[in-house]
Amino acid sequence: MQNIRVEESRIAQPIGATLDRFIKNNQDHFQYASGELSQLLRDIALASKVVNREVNKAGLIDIMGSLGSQNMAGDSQQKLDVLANIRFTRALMKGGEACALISEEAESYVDLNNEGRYVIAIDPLDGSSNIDVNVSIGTIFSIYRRKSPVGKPIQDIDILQKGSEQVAAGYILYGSSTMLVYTTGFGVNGFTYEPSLGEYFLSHPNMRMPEDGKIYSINAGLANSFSESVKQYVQYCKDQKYTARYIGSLVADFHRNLLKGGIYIYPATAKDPNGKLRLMYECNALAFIAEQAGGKASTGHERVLDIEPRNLHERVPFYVGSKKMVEKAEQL
Ligand code: FBP
Repeated sequence: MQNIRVEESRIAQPIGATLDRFIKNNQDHFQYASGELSQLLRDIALASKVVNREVNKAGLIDIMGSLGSQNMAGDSQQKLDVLANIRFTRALMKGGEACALISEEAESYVDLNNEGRYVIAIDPLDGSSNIDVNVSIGTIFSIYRRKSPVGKPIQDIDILQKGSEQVAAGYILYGSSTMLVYTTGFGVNGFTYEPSLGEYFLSHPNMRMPEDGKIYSINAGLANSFSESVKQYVQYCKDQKYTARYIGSLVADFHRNLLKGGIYIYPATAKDPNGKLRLMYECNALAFIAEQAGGKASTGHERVLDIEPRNLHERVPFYVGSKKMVEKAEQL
């Protein structure tokens, strides 16, 4: 029997570390390392596995379509929106590490009534208008440390924190494969979900966003209501023979640009003078990841992570992607 050096054997393709092991191995990076943030990331990962299962069989069970209700932004709530919100809220409640939850699906924050030290902002299912047409969708999350003493009532200082105060952020992409990508301020790592093992495995270590790119993502259908500077930038992209790619699902468009280089823009428009996307649970997390991967995130005028939030559901214009491309868009 030929001795095979197990660790070098190519017969059994080596797979990456599990998310659990990676979190454990990298826990000491984190200044408040006491296992709570690690447990919180695990709770979010667990809920995402349940949501992934529901999303994957959406066509087979009565979970497609609208619930007939609207969220506080007036968007029609998809059944899966509400389901995902329930799954993440339950997982965070049971986990006990989060004391408050800000969600796109809830008007005010949810007080989770526990001794948790963290505040979560989440878009449980982003791009939900794509669910029924089987296009990739995502979950976006931001994690902050509470500022008021544990055990005391939650205060605005706990809830309305700048993006630069995030201690962790990430997204789950429910696409051709399901991936969880996150940062705790020490680089960005991506994990691919292996459903038959029920585990996330490290597949994209230390992700870096190319400094420049040739892909631009913007809803050209809104061009008539773009400002002159946005029209100029779109024309510049065309003159440069860049490729236009717009899935209309933020997490999917962001993820592609993170891997290949590119820029995603949801600008201010006549209809949405502050843009469409929400600062607290869509933009801050992706801005943190973009910066940690060497990219940039701006409103066109200021760094997204420096914005002092005024309310839970405020919208901001969003320019995110390769550093040189965002800088060019800002210049114009
Ligand atoms: P939801 O959070 O309500 O899904 O809205 C966000 C979003 O769907 C993003 O995922 C996407 O990039 C954008 O809105 C698409 O908006 P539009 O259809 O106006 O281009």
